[in-house]
Amino acid sequence: MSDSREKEACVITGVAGFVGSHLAERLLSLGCSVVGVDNFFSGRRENMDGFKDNPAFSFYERSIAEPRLLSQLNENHPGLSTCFHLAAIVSVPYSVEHPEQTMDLNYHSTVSLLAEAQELGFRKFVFAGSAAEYGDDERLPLREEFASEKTRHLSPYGRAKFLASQRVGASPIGVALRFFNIYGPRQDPNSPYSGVISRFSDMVRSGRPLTIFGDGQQSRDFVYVSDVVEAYVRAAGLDESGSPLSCGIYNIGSGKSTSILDLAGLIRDLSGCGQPITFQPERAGDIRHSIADSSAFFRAAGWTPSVSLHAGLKTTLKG
Ligand code: UD2
Repeated sequence: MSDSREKEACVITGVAGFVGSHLAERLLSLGCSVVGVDNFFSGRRENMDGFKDNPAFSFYERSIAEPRLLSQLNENHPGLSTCFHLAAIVSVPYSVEHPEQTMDLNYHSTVSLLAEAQELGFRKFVFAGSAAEYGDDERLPLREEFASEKTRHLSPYGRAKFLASQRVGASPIGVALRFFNIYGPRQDPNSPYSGVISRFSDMVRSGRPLTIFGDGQQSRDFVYVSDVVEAYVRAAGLDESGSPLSCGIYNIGSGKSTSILDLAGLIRDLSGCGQPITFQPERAGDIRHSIADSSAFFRAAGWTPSVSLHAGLKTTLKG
């Protein structure tokens, strides 16, 4: 590993979240130091169990809405150089009920953090965007330029993520990664809007029927959490090549489409469970199909997903 990576000092907002905690583990294993921030709005303390005692890790129970947050962290940890900004309101239905709070946190706080990072001389600011930025666009696979001012966003979550990605992608230090459906161990299954794979895994474990909303022919692009973490590492130029990535906005998905019915079948086969599949009414506001064209990130960073759905599901089901 190069010296520069050993010395890289990173901030992760949302470090106690599903993806944030996986990212922290990986950065620490690369020899980076990590300053993690979370206010446990949706993150969970136990997600940090694997690394909370690592001497290269420091944790702050703080909100990203606090003014001058990065400056204060930088006073305690001089030399911070990369910010991975994952903290956000992550629930789409919550965002519909709380549009102003969502705009404040997911957009305005992102813009403030980005400005502060630039002021402090950070090298990179990597932002967690979302497939929700494409609204109900039916031109598939989805390409980065399809999301625009004309997009009909289906939620304040999608709108705020879109506006924030635009600002981040236009900054000289910014990279916005638009993630499709991320899954893997530690994803919280406990709400009706939790990721479908975390819910199906939980249903299998507790012996309940797998519940499909609608006819199950709707499809998604599922990307495994370690591939997502690799995308973050490359976006920050912390991979083997260490080559700096152009700023901008990039899709991160597997490029493969899986129907929810096929997914349920695959999970049943892999787990060997005999649970029935039941059908419930379609979920309001659901999009029908979603699939990413991630070729721009492949060209820019050499990233391709390496974990098949089959392999990723096996690990997730064990978790
Ligand atoms: C994903 C994101 C969401 C937002 C959105 C933008 C996740 C967890 N959520 O929502 O944050 O970015 O994309 O488009 O990544 N389903 C079932 N049974 C269940 C649960 C879900 O049939 O028990 C269906 C659900 O109706 C949907 C599909 O599975 O058609 C995927 O649902 P999801 O909540 O995992 O993800 P999605 O794409 O709605």
